[in-house]
Amino acid sequence: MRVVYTADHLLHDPPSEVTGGQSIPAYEVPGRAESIRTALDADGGFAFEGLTEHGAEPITAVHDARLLAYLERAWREWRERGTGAPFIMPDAFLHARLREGMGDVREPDSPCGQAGYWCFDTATPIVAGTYRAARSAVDVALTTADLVLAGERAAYGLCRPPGHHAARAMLGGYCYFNNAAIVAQSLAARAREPVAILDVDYHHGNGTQQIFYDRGDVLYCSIHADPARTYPYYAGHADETGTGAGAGATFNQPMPAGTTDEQYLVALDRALERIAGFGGSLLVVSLGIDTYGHDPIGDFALSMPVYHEAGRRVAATGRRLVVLQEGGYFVPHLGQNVRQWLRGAEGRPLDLAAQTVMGPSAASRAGRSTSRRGR
Ligand code: OKP
Ligand code: ZN
Repeated sequence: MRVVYTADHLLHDPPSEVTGGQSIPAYEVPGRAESIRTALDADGGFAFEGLTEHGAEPITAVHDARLLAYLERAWREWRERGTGAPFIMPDAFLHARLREGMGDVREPDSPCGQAGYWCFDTATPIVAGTYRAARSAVDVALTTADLVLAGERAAYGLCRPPGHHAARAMLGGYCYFNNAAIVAQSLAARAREPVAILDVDYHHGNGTQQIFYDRGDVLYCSIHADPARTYPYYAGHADETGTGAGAGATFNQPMPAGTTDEQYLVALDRALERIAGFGGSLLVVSLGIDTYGHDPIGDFALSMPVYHEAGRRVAATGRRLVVLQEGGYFVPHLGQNVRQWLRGAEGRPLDLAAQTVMGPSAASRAGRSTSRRGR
């Protein structure tokens, strides 16, 4: 399978995030993408290529042009006019209820005010290289889509930073531009056919859902942790099914803590059934691996082999696949999990032998979770 990768992601390396009132080391780190690159490279069955630039137009086709303009200038202004803080993070948010009954407010002039105007959480720092990395992640995604439009059955874009939390006019959740939504929009326009999105990240893709919520030509299906207990908290409930022309074109399956391989595959089959009933030949996959049993921020119990089976079932839809990386934070196994998914999608067998490269303790943990499930 062809894989699109750029080293530009290394430019986005924020030291920390604020989660649950605590300042902690960032989870969304460059080592994630390097874990994936290393595992796919060692496999020998993946051909790497660089990105081609696609410009700003595909971005502003789904995002507010002012969000793009903000990200382009934010670091420069923060450095020139800010306090010298090592990254941009809001200290106040433009919450809808703050201005209830008072109409819209204009974008503030101060760097902190702008940060809270454009960002919805405290987990999405902006550093010097963030804009370049985020623009390149979009180009990685669009280059992957180009490969599929040119005839590949499936291609994989190693996007970092991820994208599915970024809404039309908001960044957040480690996401700056919505790579998958930009690709889905571009595919719908270029192929002139409906496009389905399958989001299997542990977190609900609130941004992707919002961007297409009123669209009947883009189906959004997501399997994720119930927002009643998990970030992003305010979207992803089963009764969110779309509006207007998009009524029925959003399909959410919130899942309980401890979700097993078996429960997960039942939900996956439901999503694939929905996709089979929707027109078009293209499927964009938001591939998050934070559903893994060892993930530090997820609470599902998935094992490594189930990613292979998931990839196999998704490919069995017969659709052309544009697979884009989202989350996944257990770095030691991240690359192997992605590799198994992609091998499954290509019809190549599960290969757990390569786990030995991760060291004996990691391999035995993976082996235990495998045998526990009787595979
Ligand atoms: C990005 B992606 C949990 C806080 C969560 C942000 C998570 C963003 C996940 N206590 N903070 O969907 O993997
Ligand atoms: Zn996630």
